[in-house]
Amino acid sequence: MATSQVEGLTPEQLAFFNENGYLLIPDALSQDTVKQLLKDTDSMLDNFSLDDHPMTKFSTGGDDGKDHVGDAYFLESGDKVRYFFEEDAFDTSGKLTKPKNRAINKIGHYLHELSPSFRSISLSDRNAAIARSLGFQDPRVLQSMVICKQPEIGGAVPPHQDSTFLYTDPPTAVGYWYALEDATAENGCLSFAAGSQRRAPIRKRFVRTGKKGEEGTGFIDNEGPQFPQSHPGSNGDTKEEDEVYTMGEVKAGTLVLIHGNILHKSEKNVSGKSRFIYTFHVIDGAEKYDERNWLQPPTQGFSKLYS
Ligand SMILES: O=C(O)CCC(=O)C(=O)O
Repeated sequence: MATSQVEGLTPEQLAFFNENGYLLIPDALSQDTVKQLLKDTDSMLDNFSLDDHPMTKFSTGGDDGKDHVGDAYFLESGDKVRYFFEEDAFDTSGKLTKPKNRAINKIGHYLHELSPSFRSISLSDRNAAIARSLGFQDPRVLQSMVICKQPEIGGAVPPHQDSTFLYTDPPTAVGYWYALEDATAENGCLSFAAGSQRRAPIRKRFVRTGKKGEEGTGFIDNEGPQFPQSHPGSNGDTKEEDEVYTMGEVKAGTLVLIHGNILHKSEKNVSGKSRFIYTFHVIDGAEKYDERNWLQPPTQGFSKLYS
């Protein structure tokens, strides 16, 4: 993919990202592109079948993450398009309380290859140029999702660091997060502990557990490097609960870049408005991808952002 003529980040944008651990880039997608992506999302939500669906919910497992989603439907989703329900989309007897297109929390994790419209906005020259600016040697897109945060029942995402889930040695993950609808405090926009990527180590790792046929997921202590080589942390003594979060309200079409060490979160959506977004994550293929990670590469390897 030729990328030389496409601009990456400006020096000011890069300085902001390095200082704060996130960056908002308004109008990264045209409103026509946003409309097309929403149309394709609606079509996926209308057309997936409930007949053979295990009704897997997307659960982050509460404060300790003990019951994080981890069934076979989830673990085998790395090269498929699968549908995970909002936790609050069911009544106490387990019956759906919403139509299926208003009950899905997220669609994942291979839209960047299997959906032509999401592929073209993911594996683009512009995103390759951004990855170059961020210092990637061999950027690989390894997972993608539409997160719906449905009206009234949209699940909260507790504070976390993406490199916990997508660990390389040393950490290299960066999230590309596109608003497909306006994201506001009301419908559960992201918020960021600005600068925490410089002080918050990757202490835990989210891995596959159990033997064949009984696989699940869990958290283990990270015994490898806790900060990226290019971005060494100051110390590991800071307390995550003392972090102060800045709201990231954005308009549809905005791209948000998220450092793999930054603590970030989003609140529950109890408003009447959905908050659809598309996100994919990139790791550096030049570093060791850990074989215990929940997500393992498809036979052809993770998708190259540039060659
Ligand atoms: O969109 C959200 O609410 C959370 C997304 C997120 O935290 C992530 O992709 O790392």
